Amino acid sequence: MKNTEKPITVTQPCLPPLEEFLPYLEEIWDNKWLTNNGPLHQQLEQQLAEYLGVKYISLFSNGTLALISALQALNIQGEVITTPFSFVATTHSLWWNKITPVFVDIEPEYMNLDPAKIEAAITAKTTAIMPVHVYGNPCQVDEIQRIADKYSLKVIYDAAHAFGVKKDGNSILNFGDMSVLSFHATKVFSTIEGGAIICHSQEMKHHIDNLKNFGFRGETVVEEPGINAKLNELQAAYGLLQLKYIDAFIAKRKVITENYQNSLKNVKGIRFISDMEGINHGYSYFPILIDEVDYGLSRDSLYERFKENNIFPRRYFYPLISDFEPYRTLPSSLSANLPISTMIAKQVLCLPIYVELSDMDIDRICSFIL
Ligand code: T4K
Repeated sequence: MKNTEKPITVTQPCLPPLEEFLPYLEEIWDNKWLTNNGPLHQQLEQQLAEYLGVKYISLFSNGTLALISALQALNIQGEVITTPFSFVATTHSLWWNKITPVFVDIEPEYMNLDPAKIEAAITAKTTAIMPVHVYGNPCQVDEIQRIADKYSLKVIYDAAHAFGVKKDGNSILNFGDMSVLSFHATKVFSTIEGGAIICHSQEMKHHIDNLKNFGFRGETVVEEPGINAKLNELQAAYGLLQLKYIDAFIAKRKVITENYQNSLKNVKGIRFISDMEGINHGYSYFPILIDEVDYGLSRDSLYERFKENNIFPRRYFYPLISDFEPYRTLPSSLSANLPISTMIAKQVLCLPIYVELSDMDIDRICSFIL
């Protein structure tokens, strides 16, 4: 019999009240400034810098173009060490810059790039490391920086999941040479589509701002082959409104996370990531790991069971990026090189998490696991 209960998807955007959006629309309609570093765009950059605790932020039309542009801004070439356990855009950004990705395995606890395995992958062609704070859990930033300094490598963090994350009170976005955020509709903070680069000098911000505007410096000078990756005023308005609610959003996601943790803590064969000490989390995802032998059911069987019951968790990040067609023939893509990533990709399931997910929804979800 077909399940008629309402579908629960892995995530759902939390839209601000429509009546609060209308005055922004009126403002935009009045001043007829729609894009190209408009007033709302400037406000959003300023407010985000304050909220996140970063100095220089440059908004982008999406996270992927921000990643591509960050690599351009730092003139990264040759080989870049990165993780296969991420959304495919991380590696695509390297490909679009004609950079060879070199996949290094992850560590099993937080599923981030394993610093202990980075040095063995460095060659004369290596110019940078691109780790991902996967699910918003910070990478081992000090250890990664130590290695980068030793070999004079740049570090660009894909921080698409790490909005609002702090380590000992300091934004995680302040580590490395640059960090990149995604503001996609499925993210904790959203501008519908959108993203940003966080950098550490005014000069670099100017450079990035020019890059995303065709490379123009002023009206008549084009200094480099830039791209069009600008965020428009309607999206900036949406972002300004989102920012008014962001603390409440994150607080709600924390409650959902704790509910899941309490419900699932005694289930044999199910593991989840506990909060890290000294970290303010953004609670962007709630991944669980299913040990088929101990749990008695495979991850894929559980996934199918959910789908039959109108619940749609996602297997982020399966398949590994290194298993996708464009990358599978790279020497570093061999599964023997990536044993932990290969194992985790078979076990992981991201449970639904979004602001309007109710306690009843969580009970319904957990009832299919318990
Ligand atoms: N780096 C990392 C580590 C990333 O995770 C991402 C993006 C990027 C870089 C690139 O950033 P962007 O260029 O995207 O800014 C989604 C997102 O599209 C993607 O942004 C995200 N990572 C990735 C992890 O997830 P899909 O293909 O799984 O999305 P989709 O359309 O299947 O949506 C998932 C669920 O969300 C749907 O089942 C229902 C719900 N949904 C989605 C949308 C778009 C809604 O309820 N409303 C909506 O408008 O990739």
